[in-house]
Amino acid sequence: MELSEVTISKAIIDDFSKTFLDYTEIDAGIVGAGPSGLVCAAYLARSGAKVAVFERKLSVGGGMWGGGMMYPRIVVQKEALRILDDFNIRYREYVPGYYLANSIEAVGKLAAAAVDSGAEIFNLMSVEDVMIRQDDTITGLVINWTAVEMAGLHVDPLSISSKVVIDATGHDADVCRIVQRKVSAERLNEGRGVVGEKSMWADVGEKVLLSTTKEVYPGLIVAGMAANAVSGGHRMGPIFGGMLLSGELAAKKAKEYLKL
Ligand code: 48F
Repeated sequence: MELSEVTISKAIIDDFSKTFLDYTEIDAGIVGAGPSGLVCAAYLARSGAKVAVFERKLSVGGGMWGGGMMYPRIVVQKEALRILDDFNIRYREYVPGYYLANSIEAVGKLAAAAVDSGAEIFNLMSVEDVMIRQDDTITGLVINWTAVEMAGLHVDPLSISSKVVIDATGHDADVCRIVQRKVSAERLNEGRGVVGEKSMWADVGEKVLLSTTKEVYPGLIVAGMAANAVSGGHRMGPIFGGMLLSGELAAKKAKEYLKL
């Protein structure tokens, strides 16, 4: 059989256009495909929610790929090992209480878990705004191709309706900053707005992450490093147990919000 370039092109355009169209109305829109976003996507999709992850970059995985200073290893604490087990990510005990995993294996398996659970990942798309309706609830995301953003092209975005939004954008807490800019700091994070992350302190940063992972505006849940950035928690470097647990907790809170 002679391969037809046009058939290859049709297959790609046809399938992606249909999927994209289908995902213009979703239950949960997760912004950022770092570790917290991928874990959140996997658990939320497992519970039957229609989940889309919008990722600005070509690759998923956020800051996990690079491990610590480009040494592709991550450290995970005991409390989060059950999540590594759940996604079949291998690890070994380094010294008591510190477990080592390969960051490349971890990203690959988290991404596979999210997709296998039924979440749809849209890479190369940036969230540049949100939709907020009468009762001040977030009702959707405004997206554009990252290439448009990078080239500074004057191209209008498209909008996605989403019953709940999860900001998993990492250190920038992009979605929360958008809400702060477009609404006001007083309405966000119990009147505190985006406080900004504190300097490196792994122990405290990791521990506080489960209290900073929460709904910070009606319809907006914050997860991962973005959660600490919003509430003034410490950064923690290449220890990832908190990111995984935060993603899991964000999924639980989103499920409650969606009444699933
Ligand atoms: O930064 P990132 O990995 O976030 P995370 O899940 O994990 C943080 C850790 O990697 C590390 C750490 C652990 O100690 O501190 O930093 O909290 O992933 C965030 C993803 O969001 C994407 C970004 O490209 C990255 O892949 N992102 C950021 N802003 C946007 C976005 C946006 N406006 N639209 C779409 N994607």
